[in-house]
Amino acid sequence: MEYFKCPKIQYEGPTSKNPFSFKHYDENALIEGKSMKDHLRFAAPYWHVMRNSLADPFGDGTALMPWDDGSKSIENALNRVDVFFEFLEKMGIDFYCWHDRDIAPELNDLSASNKALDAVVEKLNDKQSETGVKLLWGTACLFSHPRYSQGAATSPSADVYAYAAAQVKKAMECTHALDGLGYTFWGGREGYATLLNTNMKRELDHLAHFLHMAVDHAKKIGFKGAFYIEPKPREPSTHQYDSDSAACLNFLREYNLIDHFTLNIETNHATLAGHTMEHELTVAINAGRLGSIDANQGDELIGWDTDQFPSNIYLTTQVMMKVLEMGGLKSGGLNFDAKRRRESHDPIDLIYAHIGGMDAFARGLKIAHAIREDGRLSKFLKERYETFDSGIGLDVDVSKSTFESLEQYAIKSGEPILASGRQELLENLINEFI
Ligand code: XUL
Ligand code: CO
Repeated sequence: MEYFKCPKIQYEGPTSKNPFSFKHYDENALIEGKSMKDHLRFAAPYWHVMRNSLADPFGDGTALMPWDDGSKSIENALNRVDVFFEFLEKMGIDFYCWHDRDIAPELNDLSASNKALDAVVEKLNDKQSETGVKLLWGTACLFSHPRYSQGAATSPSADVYAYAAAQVKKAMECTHALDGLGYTFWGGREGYATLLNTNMKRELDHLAHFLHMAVDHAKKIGFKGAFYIEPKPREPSTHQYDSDSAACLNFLREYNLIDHFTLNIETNHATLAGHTMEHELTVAINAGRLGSIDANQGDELIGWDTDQFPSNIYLTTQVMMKVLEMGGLKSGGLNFDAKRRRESHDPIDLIYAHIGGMDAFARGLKIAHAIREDGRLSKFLKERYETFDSGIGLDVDVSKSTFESLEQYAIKSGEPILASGRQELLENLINEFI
């Protein structure tokens, strides 16, 4: 059965009017010596593509999924795998991501759920070998089931904590069985609603031990993939512990986990945290800790995690400037953690949505490269700090100065003359390329 009524999407260039074509994403085109495909490493999330019914807090799902019988049967789960791979093949997307409960149903007990997972993983393995598609990362859903309503690795209940550990153990093993390149922790319920009932210190200690157990288990089973933590400030928890890049890095350092984890940064999470994506990426990169990206965007008018497809070229340009600056993503990729609007209910809307996201990023990549090649922006940035390249500034740069030496210098030199920051000039410069 063919469910996506379109040909395989091909690059036709910016003048094409064919909605089933890429205008900018030319997978083999070389930029800075690397193909667009290798720069962008696009991934599709199983949860949005196959499982998101497009329900919202005010209404039921609208998505038409003619392949899905709505049951929790393993057969239904196995059928979805074929549809998902039809989608990946048509899009030319080489990576994907999942939660355990997206790919297989949660059944009456853990052993039954694990058996269902094994059946689907076996099929995913076959499909991967057939197509060359790779698993970018796997994860366990530790936030949907009511047992996790008060947290998973930060639950006040040791029984829930144990259940969560068992679930992560299995999800890691499935990721490993599929040669997954990474494993993600997003702590949807790892936070609190009120401190009246919360021992924050105890919960954080438990979370750290949980992550150490994951690191130990990876060693035990020979899983060499990357571990990612995905920051988000709120929703569903009022206060989430992994609220932004800085909070995650602090937590990882405090609990001696920093060598084992990098961050998976998501645009809509950055903006919910009151930051720009550029800020969050920069904080992670400065610490050498940017691992992967959940590529989406939020709605400026709605204060939720609306998980929209990235269409903003300024945004994709900023992201790709950061990615190029750090020398490219290694094990990570650009995972479209994005869903269609509730009104876009047809299967074919999934195709349009991903074409848009991929083209927006391809354009961002081309523009970022052009800005780098032009060199004026980096020259300005370098020159802005040139007083630190010699003399008293260099002493500061190499931590040689003291308060006394700086005081002497300040008394001798008088009132500093400050150069303009030229924000508007630089904004004009960026717009030359967009
Ligand atoms: C939730 C979110 C998740 C994670 C994986 O906001 O982004 O889908 O990416 O659990
Ligand atoms: Co995400």
